[in-house]
Amino acid sequence: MARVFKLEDTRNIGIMAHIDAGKTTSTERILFYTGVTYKIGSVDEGTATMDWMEQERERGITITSAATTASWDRFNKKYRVNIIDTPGHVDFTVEVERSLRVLDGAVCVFDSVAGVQPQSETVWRQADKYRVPRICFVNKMDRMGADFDHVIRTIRQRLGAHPVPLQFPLGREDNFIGIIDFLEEKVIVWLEETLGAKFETFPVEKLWDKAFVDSRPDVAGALKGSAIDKKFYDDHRKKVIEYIAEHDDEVIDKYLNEVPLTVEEMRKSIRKSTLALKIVPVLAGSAFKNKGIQPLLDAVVDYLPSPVDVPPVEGVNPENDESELRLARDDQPFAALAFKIMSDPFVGHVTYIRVYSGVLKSGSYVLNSGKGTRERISRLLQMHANKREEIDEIYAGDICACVGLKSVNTGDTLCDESKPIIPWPSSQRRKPTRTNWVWRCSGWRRKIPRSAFPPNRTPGRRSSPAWANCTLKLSWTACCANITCRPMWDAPRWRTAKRFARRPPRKASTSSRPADAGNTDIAKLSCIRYPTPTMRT
Ligand SMILES: Nc1nc2c(ncn2[C@@H]2O[C@H](COP(=O)(O)OP(=O)(O)OP(=O)(O)O)[C@@H](O)[C@H]2O)c(=O)[nH]1
Ligand SMILES: [Mg+2]
Repeated sequence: MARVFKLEDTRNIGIMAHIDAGKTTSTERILFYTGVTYKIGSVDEGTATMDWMEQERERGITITSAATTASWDRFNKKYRVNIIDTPGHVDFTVEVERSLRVLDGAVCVFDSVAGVQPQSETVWRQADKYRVPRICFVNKMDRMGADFDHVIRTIRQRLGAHPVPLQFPLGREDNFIGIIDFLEEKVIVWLEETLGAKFETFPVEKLWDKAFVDSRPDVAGALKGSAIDKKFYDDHRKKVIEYIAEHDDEVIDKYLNEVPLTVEEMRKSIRKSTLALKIVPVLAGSAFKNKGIQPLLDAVVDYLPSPVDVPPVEGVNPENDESELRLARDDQPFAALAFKIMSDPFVGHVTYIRVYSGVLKSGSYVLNSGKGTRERISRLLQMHANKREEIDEIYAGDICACVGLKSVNTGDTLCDESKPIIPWPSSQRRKPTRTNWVWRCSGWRRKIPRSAFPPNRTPGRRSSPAWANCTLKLSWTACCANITCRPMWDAPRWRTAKRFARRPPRKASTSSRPADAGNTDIAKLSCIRYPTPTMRT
């Protein structure tokens, strides 16, 4: 089957933020408005599609990042949007980090009352590290104490970013009914009875027309609530245009000569500056009250990069140690990164991959270039949270899940057997040794990304056991829920130095260290022995 969406019409985005900012609620609305779901899922009622794990539904929080796919119409053209909803809790930061590694763009959600919160700062820095262009969504504009300007200020002060508000909320708290679009100079008011699926638009001039405002009590209340008048609007719009022009040499001359910029020019300029990480467009809304999601999707298409807008992956050919590039194109040799492994009670281990170049067909063989092992892709799945749709092939720039991979770990590179490439650290090139007990039992250790264990090579320095125990426990809980066996023991614990020292030294030939045993912390972890799990009755 040929490719349905062009590479330029694909967006791989992550939704990231502090805990409870409304990431999952926003994603649920996206799924509803794009027609993926016919009913809006609710985090509070435990019916969210993206929070599918039992523990997530019980607690109302996201634990593991979930991927889904939607399509969105923009200017009569269909775009494919692959979305990863990430967790906001600090204990699951590694989930965000490994998702960011494979994403092209991100939407940062902020609580309109709290502004930038500690975890939003952490994920922002992670996105900086991977140079991921972002847009911001100021959510919860319906909450008591909502303050759009405060959020903009905190983005500027705490994150050191250059936020450009492309909208201004029309009303706040109970009066929040829609937004004013600075670029198109229009007002969007959502119709509550349609659950936000429909909205009315009118030119911003109408807001200064007394007869119109008198005939619309909702608009009058909103204007009063957010204290907007013509002067306020004109000043704000001028500043926004000045800010856009300031960051783009191509339009600055035009702006300085007082030639008005067209909407198309402004959009192009915002896209350019966003991709160059110079500015972050800011939008407003309330996911819970079904407002502001459609313009957010438009902004994802307009301002976030497609796979062809990000630099190609660079790596080394292990056969001749020469540097090679893999362009985001279907006619290039296949190269992908495994970024997440999940246990599924029906299909076993499912490995999420991001394809950077080439095409992968179900039933084909690939090379795990870090380990030198050959792997068969028995099935390819398009994931919608925990729902699977079988597909025959996957193209460059897409995200999917594979079944049948045996020795692939989080962070491994998969590539064409005849054109191997190793894009990530050379430590991956070590030959695998005998797999250990824990590994064979349930594969739970494979799900913990390497970044969860910071290297501890400095003599006399060790990672915090409390921190490590926390990560292990969470991963263990999630794993036990998926492998349908009830553990007869507590979550594994980090070995203390003393207990470890008591163990007799192992013979080198019978070592059970995993392939990535260069990390001493992981090596210690693999020495823990566990009783055999009993099957749940
Ligand atoms: N008032 C109001 N509440 C909201 C809004 N969006 C989300 N909420 C509520 O905020 C709470 C958290 O929402 P989630 O969508 O789970 O937040 P999250 O960012 O996914 O949280 P984690 O994944 O656990 O980090 C829920 O009770 C939502 O109903 C909003 O726009 N307005
Ligand atoms: Mg969530």
